[in-house]
Amino acid sequence: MKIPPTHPRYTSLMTREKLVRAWKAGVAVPEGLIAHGRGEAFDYLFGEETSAPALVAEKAAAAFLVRGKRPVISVNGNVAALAAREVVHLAKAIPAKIEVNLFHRSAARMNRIVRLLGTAGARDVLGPRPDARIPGLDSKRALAHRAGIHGADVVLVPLEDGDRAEALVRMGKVVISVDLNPLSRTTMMATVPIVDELTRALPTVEKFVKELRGDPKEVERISRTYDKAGNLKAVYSYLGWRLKGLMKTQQHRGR
Ligand code: PTJ
Repeated sequence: MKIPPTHPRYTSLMTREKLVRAWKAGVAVPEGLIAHGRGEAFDYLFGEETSAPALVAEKAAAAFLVRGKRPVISVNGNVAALAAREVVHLAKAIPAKIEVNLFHRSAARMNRIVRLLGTAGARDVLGPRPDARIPGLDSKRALAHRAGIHGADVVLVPLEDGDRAEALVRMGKVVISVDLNPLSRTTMMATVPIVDELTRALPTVEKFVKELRGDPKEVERISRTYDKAGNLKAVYSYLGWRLKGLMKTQQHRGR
């Protein structure tokens, strides 16, 4: 479908088209389209902008990634479809390994996603030949690489499901999530939940990584003082403020 660039929702419609094409190409799953719709709904409430509390979480995430000894970025179908380049740039900046981990896993889909990441510039992407399992998970999400997610100390998991986020935390890892749903189990379970849109969040984390790489004192300070509960409280309070503002606008219009 050709979307006119003058359409007021052009960017959002183009993103949807990207995902639909990725579904047709066997990269994203239909469930991924549903997940995207949920994300979009939350992004409306956030005004489709990165909130101040999300920025704080993104800086903390960068500090934990820079500090990590074995950081890994986990990629699924939606992430590959929407942000392959952003993932590769961030992985190079940290530097971190990339591992494809799929809920709806098949060998063909795994290979397509690895190829797509390769086209975006990634080398040595893990995922196709797992040699370990994440304890406590029955789904194919449990399959992992010892040299990747299984052995990682810090894992960035964009658009994750809550079960795996919880299982990774149980393994003692620092889990950084990117999920627009401020109430999801993933957001609740992660060590550093980023409540922001994927394609805004990843380049912002990359920018902070580049800032913090040469400043170990600041990295230590941020990772020591980051307060997850306080940050999530600020996210909810930001949402409340946005909704109150919208109510006021409507009251004025009603007069
Ligand atoms: O590729 P697979 O087989 O691994 O499957 C991937 C999906 C996304 C289908 C799978 O991980 C899944 O079912 O995820 P959930 O449990 O639906 O969670 C996805 C979360 O991501 C939801 O809470 C959405 O609000 C959120 N989300 C969706 N799109 C975005 C987003 N968050 C940030 N940015 C987005 N673009």
